Amino acid sequence: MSDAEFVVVANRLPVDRVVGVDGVEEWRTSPGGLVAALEPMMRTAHGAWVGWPGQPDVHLDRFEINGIDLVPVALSAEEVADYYEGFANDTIWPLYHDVIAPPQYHREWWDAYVKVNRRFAEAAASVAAPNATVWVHDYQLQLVPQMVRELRDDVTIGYFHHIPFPAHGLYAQLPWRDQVLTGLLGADVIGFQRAQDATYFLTAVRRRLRHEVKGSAVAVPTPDGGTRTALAKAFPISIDTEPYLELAARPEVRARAAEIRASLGNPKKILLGVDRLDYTKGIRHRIKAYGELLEDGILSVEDITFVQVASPSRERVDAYVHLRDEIELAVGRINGDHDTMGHTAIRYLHQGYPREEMVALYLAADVMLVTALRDGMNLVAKEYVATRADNRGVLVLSEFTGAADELRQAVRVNPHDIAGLKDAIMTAVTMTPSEQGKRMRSLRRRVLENDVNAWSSSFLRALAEVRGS
Ligand code: GDG
Repeated sequence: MSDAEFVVVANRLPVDRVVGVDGVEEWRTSPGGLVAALEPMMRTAHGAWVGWPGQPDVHLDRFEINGIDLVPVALSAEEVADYYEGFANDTIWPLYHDVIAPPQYHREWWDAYVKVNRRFAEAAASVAAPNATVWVHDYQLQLVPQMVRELRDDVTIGYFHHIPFPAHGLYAQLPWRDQVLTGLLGADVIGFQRAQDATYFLTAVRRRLRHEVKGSAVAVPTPDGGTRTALAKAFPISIDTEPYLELAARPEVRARAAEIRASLGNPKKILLGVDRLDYTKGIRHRIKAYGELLEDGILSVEDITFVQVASPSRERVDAYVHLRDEIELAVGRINGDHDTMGHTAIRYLHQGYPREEMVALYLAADVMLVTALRDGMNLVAKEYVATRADNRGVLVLSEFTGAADELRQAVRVNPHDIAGLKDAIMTAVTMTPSEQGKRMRSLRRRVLENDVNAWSSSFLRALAEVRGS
């Protein structure tokens, strides 16, 4: 059935398998900004979503859930290890995040990446209606745009890159650097989080492939000897603000925030970090700066508590196993040195929580610490801001996040500079309510205006313009 006017291609389907108490399995949509932004378009334009169900060796037919047409792509256990945990998460992820961890280059991982990308491209090509729009997402699928184009030259192809694109000096390490650029250039519009990412990509295209680049337009050679235009531009992603505003206003969520504060001993200030446990997020740097402030006697556990939610992530990749050990050692040391019977320095939670609980935590926190060493955007920063309807609270934000381009009224920080990070924490902890209000109002204006719907509309508008021309 090739009938979908709008096809989304992403590594994961927007559903999770849940097994009920009776042992019966069912699929439930996983809440997320991307799904929320694309759902209206999926319904009106007869959309389909191509992706992996999230478990190895699960072979499913196309099915529908809550009006979303799902096209599952099966992966074997070996493909999950080589394509997903290997090439995507242990080669591309560290390379594109400024080699914070050393990227691993293995030819068999690359072979699996090519093979799996082809499977996604074939699935997309087989469900797309004539002249459909195909929107490919993220670094796991960089070869899919060109592969779809080779199969279906009638469709319009968009690609959005959720993570950073590295400077050429780093990108050039990739043994398959030319193939990846060619893969991405199969798209008509290639979207990045920051203008800087688009610039790095265009530099790589000029230097490696020698294509002509004018502004954001690349002249891509076509098989007939001519050229076509591919556009590479920034489209900063955002959150679906609606559920955050709604949850933050709910009495039971507000009561839960007060309960969290009380259970921590009603400290004067609560600092909060919320991240997937990932080496890009700067969790260690944040903990070190906070530990030194306690050590220096500038902060005391009687007055302050730091809550760090580190949700489990990529637990089969070595770098993540080591990171967890390092963080837990650091947390244990600091708590051992500074805790009292009634107060804890760091409340560390290696757990995932429902969204209601996340919002209660955002409401309970006086200071939100986002200290990523490199981050495509960082949605946590935007979520915190969205929930602060009383215009109180302070966002400490790393300049190495995409969000820093937009959220200019945050307390900006270079997380590599531990002294600077300590100063930023103290600026946040001691900020007057009127200064907090001034900054938070401006931050909220930005997040509420540029939400995920504005993001998807502007990307799809750019795609439609290319198509029109
Ligand atoms: C990639 C890019 C870019 C986290 N723990 C829990 C939980 N979360 C939610 C947060 C937030 C999301 O996960 C994380 O999004 P981020 O943007 O912060 O980071 P990545 O996961 O690395 O995302 C990033 C993003 O793609 C979008 O383009 O911004 O730069 O790296 O929404 O709230 N949610 C719940 N429980 C948890 O324990 N419910």
